[in-house]
Amino acid sequence: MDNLAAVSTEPVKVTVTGAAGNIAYSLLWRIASGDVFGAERHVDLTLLETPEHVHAAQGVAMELADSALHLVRNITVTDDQKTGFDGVNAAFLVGAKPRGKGESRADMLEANGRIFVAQGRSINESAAQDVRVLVVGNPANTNAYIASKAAPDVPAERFNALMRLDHNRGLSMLSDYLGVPASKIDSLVVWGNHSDTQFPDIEFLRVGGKSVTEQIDRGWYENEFIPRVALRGAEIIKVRGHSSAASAASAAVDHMRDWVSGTGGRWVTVAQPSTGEYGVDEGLVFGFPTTAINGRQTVVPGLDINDFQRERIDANITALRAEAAIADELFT
Ligand code: NAX
Repeated sequence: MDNLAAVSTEPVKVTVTGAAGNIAYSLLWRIASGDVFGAERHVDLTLLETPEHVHAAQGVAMELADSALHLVRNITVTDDQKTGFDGVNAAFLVGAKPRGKGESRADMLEANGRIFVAQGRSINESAAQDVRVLVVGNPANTNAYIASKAAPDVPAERFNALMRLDHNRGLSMLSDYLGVPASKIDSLVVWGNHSDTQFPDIEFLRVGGKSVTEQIDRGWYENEFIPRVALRGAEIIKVRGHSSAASAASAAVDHMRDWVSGTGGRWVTVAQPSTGEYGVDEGLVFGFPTTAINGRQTVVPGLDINDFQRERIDANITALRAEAAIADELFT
């Protein structure tokens, strides 16, 4: 089964970790309604949680059952990783350990590292041959790097991290600025890490096939757009009182749907293991401009990168290199 979008009587097996959490509470319903794998495709859902929260995940499964969604064949709730990833075709790794009070990003990375080593190993042992893994839990890029490293038998390109939310945030702001629907805007990319070093780049931006970069005020771009996209998560927390949940789920749906069904030539941002593109160290999970066709993703090749872009891409390489160095210690 190479293309998950194909009409099939065989259900697609989907695992969502962090199933009792905020993002999953939106994501599960979108998957179960056919928004990822299509309105013709049945799904077997596995809700994976920690032993402390598996009971709450049972409650989520009860609500899913109460929704009587016709595409859902089976729902499994478990705190056992091996069961959780058994035969899985698509895994959304949402569950992660949040940063505690006084903890640095490095502390958070180490705590999460253990989770993602264990999950990578279980995926390596138990997943279906065509498994696709989307890491949402933060620090998402390096968690994906760790999970991939712990799963040597799964091709590295099957591990992605979510930067589509950053991409969608950028599209929405540009849509307001340019006065055109977001769906008409193409060739935005958010390079790098899902953190405040990320680089939302408008250098290649097009509307209706024509470059619109010249129409965008440079001051607005550098001083408002870039920092506002990068810090949008904090802005949401300040206003809503909770971190992004439905928009994160929506971005995860967009990401996996496009991975499976293709982007129709449009660019999306995918954080994926580098094979050396644009000077990014091989293996780092980096946000790149990406197209997808027939279930395969390709980094947009051959773009000219100017000094402004280079400096910001390099800052992300440096940050992710430092995270990878901490992560690598988990394997020694
Ligand atoms: P919640 O705290 O509401 O839920 C997380 C759930 O994960 C909890 O129920 C917890 O028990 C579970 N969990 C923890 N470790 C687990 C493990 N080893 N196996 C299974 N379940 C586990 O967080 P929520 O708001 O749902 O956010 C989840 C993650 O997404 C966080 O790490 C968050 O930082 C990250 N985000 C990533 C985004 C992105 O664009 N990549 C944006 C949104 C969000 O900030």
